[in-house]
Amino acid sequence: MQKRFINAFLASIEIEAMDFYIADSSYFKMRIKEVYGRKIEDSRKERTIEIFIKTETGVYSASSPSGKSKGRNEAPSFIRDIDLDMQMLKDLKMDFSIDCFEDLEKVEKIVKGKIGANSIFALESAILKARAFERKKEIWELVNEKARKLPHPVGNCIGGGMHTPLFNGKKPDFQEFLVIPKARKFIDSVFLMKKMQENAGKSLKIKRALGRLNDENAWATSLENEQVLNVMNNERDKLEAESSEKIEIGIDAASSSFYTGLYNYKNPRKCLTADKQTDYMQELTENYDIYYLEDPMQEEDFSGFAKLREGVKGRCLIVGDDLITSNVERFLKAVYANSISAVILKPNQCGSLIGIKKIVQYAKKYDIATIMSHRSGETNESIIADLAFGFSCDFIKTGIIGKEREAKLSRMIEIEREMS
Ligand code: 2PG
Ligand code: MG
Repeated sequence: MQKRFINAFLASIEIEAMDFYIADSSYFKMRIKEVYGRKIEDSRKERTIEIFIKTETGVYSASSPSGKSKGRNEAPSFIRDIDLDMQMLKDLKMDFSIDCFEDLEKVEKIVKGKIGANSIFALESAILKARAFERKKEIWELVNEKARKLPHPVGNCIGGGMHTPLFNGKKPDFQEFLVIPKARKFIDSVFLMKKMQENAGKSLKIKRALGRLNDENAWATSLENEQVLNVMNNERDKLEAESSEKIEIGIDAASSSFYTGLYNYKNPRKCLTADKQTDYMQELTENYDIYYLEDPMQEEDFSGFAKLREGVKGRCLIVGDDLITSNVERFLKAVYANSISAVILKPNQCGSLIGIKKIVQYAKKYDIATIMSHRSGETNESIIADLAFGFSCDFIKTGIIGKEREAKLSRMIEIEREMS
C-alpha cells in the first residue's frame, strides 16, 4: 500500500515537472496549405532564409539568423545551400493538422533530412506565429501559458575573436565581454546594459583603444584580454554604485576559435596546455569577479569544463555553447560529466524546437541554468524573446544595440508590460 502511494507520488512529481505544455482540442486545428521561402540578408549582409506558410487564415512568416563561430557539432544550416532548401520546401506535403507546440514533432518528422537547421527553425517559428494568431494567443502561451518569469538580459559590450575586425593591428582573443544587469524589471536591465556599453566606449576612447562596432555591435578594441576585463570591472562598479542594482560581468571566450591543439593567444601572445587553460580561466574569474564564463575550453573538452566547474565552486556559471550545440545527447553527456552549470540554447544549432524543449526540461531537472541566445548574424525576428519567456529561461543573450538585437529586447519589454 505504502509502495503504491510512493509510486503514485513520484509519478505525479514527474508529470508536474514535465507537463507544462498546453494542448486544447476544443479549438479547430490548423492546416498548412503552402510553404515557400525566400533569401534575405542578415545583419552581416549574408544570405539567410525567410519562410512563409499559408493557412486558411492568412500568410505567416519567420526568418532564421546565422552563426559565424559555429560549433563543429551543429546541424547543417542548409541541406546543401539555401536554393536547395527553398526547392525542397515547395515540395513538402504537410498533410496533417496542427494544434499545439507538441505538434511540431509531426513537422520535424517530415522535414528531417530534407532541409537544414536554419530552415527548420524559420518554418517552426512561422507555424507557431500562425497558430498563436488563430488561437488569439501570444506565441509564448503556446509553449507554456503559465509562464511568468522574465529572464535577465546578457549583452555584448566589447568584442574580439572571430566577430571583430583588428584595431591598430590588434583585438582581444576572447569573443565577447558581456554585461548582465539583474534589475527587478527587464526594462531597467536593458537601460543599464546600454549605459554600460556607452560608458565602456568612453573609457576605451580615453585609452585611445576604441575601434568600430563589430558584427554584434560590440566595441572593437586594441586592448589585451585582461585590460578589457579591467575596463568592464571598473565600469560595472561605477554603474552598480550609481544605480544600486546588481550588475554582473561575463566572457564568451569561444576558445575553440583559438585552439589548435594548444590554446594560442595573440593579445598578448601565449600558448597554454589544457591544464594551464583551466588554471588561467579560474584565475580570471577570481581576479575580475566574473560571474559568467561561456566556452572557456575547446568544444570537445568535457573534462576540462568539469575541472573548471569544480574549481570555481559555484561562484561563476560555466556555460556550454559550442560544447553542447543545443544537442540533447551532448547536453546529457555534459550533465553526466558535471561539465556545465548553464547551457546556451540556439534553436538553429539543432534545427528542432522539440529538441530545445527537451533540453529545457532536463536542465530544470538537473538544476542547470538556461540561456536562450541570438546568433552573430541576426534578422529582425523576435521570436526568441517569446521562447525565452515561454520556457522560463534564466537569461536571454541578445546583444545591446542595433535594430536586429533591439527587436528581441523590445519584444521582451512588451511581454513584461503585458504581464504587469
Ligand atoms: C556565440 C554566438 C553569438 P555565433 O558564440 O555565442 O554571440 O556567436 O552566432 O557566431 O555562433
Ligand atoms: Mg558562444
